[in-house]
Amino acid sequence: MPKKSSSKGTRQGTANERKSVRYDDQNVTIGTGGETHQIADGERPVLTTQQGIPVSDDQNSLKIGARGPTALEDFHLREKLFHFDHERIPERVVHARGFGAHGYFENYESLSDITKADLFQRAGEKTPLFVRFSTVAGNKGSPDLARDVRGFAVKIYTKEGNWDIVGNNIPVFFIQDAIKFPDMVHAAKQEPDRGFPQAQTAHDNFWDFISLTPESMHMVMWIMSDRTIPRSFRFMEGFGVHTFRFVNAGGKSTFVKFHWKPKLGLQSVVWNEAVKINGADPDFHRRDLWDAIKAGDYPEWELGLQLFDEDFADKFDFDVLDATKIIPEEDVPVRRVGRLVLDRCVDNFFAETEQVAFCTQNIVPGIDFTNDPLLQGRNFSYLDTQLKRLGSPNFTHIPINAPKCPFAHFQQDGHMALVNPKGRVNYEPNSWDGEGSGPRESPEKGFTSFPVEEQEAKLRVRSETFADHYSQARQFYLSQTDTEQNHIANALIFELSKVERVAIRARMVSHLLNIDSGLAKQVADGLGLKEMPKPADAARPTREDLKESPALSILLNGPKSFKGRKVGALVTDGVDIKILESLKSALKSEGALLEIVAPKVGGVKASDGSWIEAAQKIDGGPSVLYDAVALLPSEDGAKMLVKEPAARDFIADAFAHMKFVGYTEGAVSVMMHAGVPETRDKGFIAIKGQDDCSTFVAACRQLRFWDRAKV
Ligand code: HDE
Repeated sequence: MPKKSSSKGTRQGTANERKSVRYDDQNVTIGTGGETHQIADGERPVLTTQQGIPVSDDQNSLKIGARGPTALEDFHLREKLFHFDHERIPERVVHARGFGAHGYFENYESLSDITKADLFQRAGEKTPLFVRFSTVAGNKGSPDLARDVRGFAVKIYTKEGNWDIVGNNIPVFFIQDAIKFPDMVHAAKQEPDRGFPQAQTAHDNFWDFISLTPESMHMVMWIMSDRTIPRSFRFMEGFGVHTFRFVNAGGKSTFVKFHWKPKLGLQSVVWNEAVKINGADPDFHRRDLWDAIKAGDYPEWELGLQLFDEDFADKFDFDVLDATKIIPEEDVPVRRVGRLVLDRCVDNFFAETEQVAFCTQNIVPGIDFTNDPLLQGRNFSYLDTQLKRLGSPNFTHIPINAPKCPFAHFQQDGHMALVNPKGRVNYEPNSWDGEGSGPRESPEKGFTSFPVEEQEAKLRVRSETFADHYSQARQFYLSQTDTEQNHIANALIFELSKVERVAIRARMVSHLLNIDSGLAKQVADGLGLKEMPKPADAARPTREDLKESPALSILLNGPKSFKGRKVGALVTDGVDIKILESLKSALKSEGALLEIVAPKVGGVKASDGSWIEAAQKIDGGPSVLYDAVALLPSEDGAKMLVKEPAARDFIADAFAHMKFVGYTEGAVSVMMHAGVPETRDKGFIAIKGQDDCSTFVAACRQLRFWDRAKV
């Protein structure tokens, strides 16, 4: 029998935790306090609608009788759903997945001899900035450890306006001309009919496009290297990619390439680890940055400049306007002129990280563009995409995008105009006097373009000076250590093995033949190609005389200490407290962290009866999340771990990923069950007493025991 509708009912599900938001002129203030602050009932603000109307019940909608229809009149319900339905804005077409933080740039020295840019004038001056790191191909919810280029976009709020260096963690790009960008991105992202694969270039469309685009070959070497699987945003380089100009007060121009050099050295993970991290912690990179900043361990990069003049540009083997080329650091050294420090997490992800709008056009007096055809296309594209994404030309009114210096103009109105001029005048020139008459242009202070002389025929062509596609690809490959060269070959084999059409695989190998025949052979073998293809037709033969550039290797530029890294300690009841304490203090003096992994997250009882809390239960804290591991179970605890698959995987993975392993005697039986050979290599460090902890931490500075892979 259906129940009869009645007006009887109770006010169910009323929450006693209430928070509210107050609009104070243009500043939004969150009304109630944090998690630990106790608020007396009388003090707690009343929940309201967006119009400020107090809400009596936020748990139940307005109904005709307790079981009857919902009334359309329920303006609170309708407003709440309306707002929720509009919470999303279009995600970025590329670089959708990102993570940002605030910080500052500090100048080491005055650069007034080379640029009049205000932020570079005074040694020691700090300028606020915001950085957003990102992956390129994946959607907003894709995992952090996708094999992909990382965006490294910096917005510097200078006293003469916002300067954006919208760079990547790789100094070259796939294409030379902006007109190819939509094709390149279409090919890299999900295939349009099926909507997959997500955040992966390991599919036919990508490699089809690439294998038909020889100019991408240098970039292919970089993306197949470990640069695309960084261990942390903190341990990767950044690059402005294009050649820009500095202009000094005397009007003299110097070409410049921008570099960001991480203070903690370079570090990447291995591919098998990346695949597993994506499952264990898809937010690995964002969590890492968030945790480091919250712990006061502020990541730093140094700004490096490669400075050169027209003479060098004319003599250089390649075109400085070609974004598929680098200038080796050995040819033009990188001059370190300041540091970027990230010292504050965002308060709100959407307001800051999602709404930040970078634009290569945002440039300040003293800095200028060059004719790099990729840069020229970008200068148009970014403003256009912001309008689509943020929905109004007033996106500069959003605090994260607004300049922090005074600004004044006559642009007005439009959607969501938050900063509105007062007074009668909204044009210039005007003949009004005094306050309401508005700003005026300033030939002295205003931005002026460097007066390059241009006079040539209008043509749809690519410069002949852009035609060498293989020489620097070869130089990059040969500059890598053996281990890194192997990783490049394995990455190519992995990606091309996911490509269904054999012709595409073969076409890629035909390009590799122009880079290095050994690499081509290794990849062809790995793919099981029946026949070696002919080398691809090359517009220019590959040069074999380019010197190796050690600056291009990650392993040759690793950290000198274990600072900023993390050890996962697998413990059980009965863990030797003295060893645990010494390991903790050895890591602390190194500037590294220890995280306890235990059978239960509640923790374990140590040898002295004290209670040790765990950060992770074993299956939630696999060894892929750590830079090195310490196996510290008691003899009894080890008997239990032997039966635990997650514990065996913890050890087997650390072994397979060439990590340093510190172990106490109790761990030996579990290691054997995890497949670690009885004769252990030098990456295994026995911890018998407290002193061995420092030996273990010292070994960890090498990050990986690569020799294990050679066995
Ligand atoms: Fe971008 N790129 N890009 N790009 N790019 C965007 O702007 C574009 C290129 C880079 O964290 C978009 O706001 C074109 C090179 C970063 O918000 C879009 C071309 C480099 C970010 C766009 C390029 C980059 C973007 C998408 C070829 C390295 C993320 C959303 C001419 C130097 C910024 C957005 C952030 C984002 C266009 C090539 C770096 C569509 C047309 C080369 C780090 O405007």
